[in-house]
Amino acid sequence: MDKNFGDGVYSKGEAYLDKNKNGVFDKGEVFVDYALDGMKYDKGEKIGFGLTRLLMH
Ligand SMILES: [Ca+2]
Ligand SMILES: [Ca+2]
Repeated sequence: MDKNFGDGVYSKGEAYLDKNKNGVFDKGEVFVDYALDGMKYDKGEKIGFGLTRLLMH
């Protein structure tokens, strides 16, 4: 298992393409498998969100 390519399965928080538009990830839908050693992405994502909202005000 290569740490640079995530765990090979969809994990909560990973970006995905909601093909059938049901709001959740389904098997077969395309997703971005974040690297396992990049667990900080959660933090960064929230910070990014905050910054985006801040900029919109
Ligand atoms: Ca994953
Ligand atoms: Ca879906």
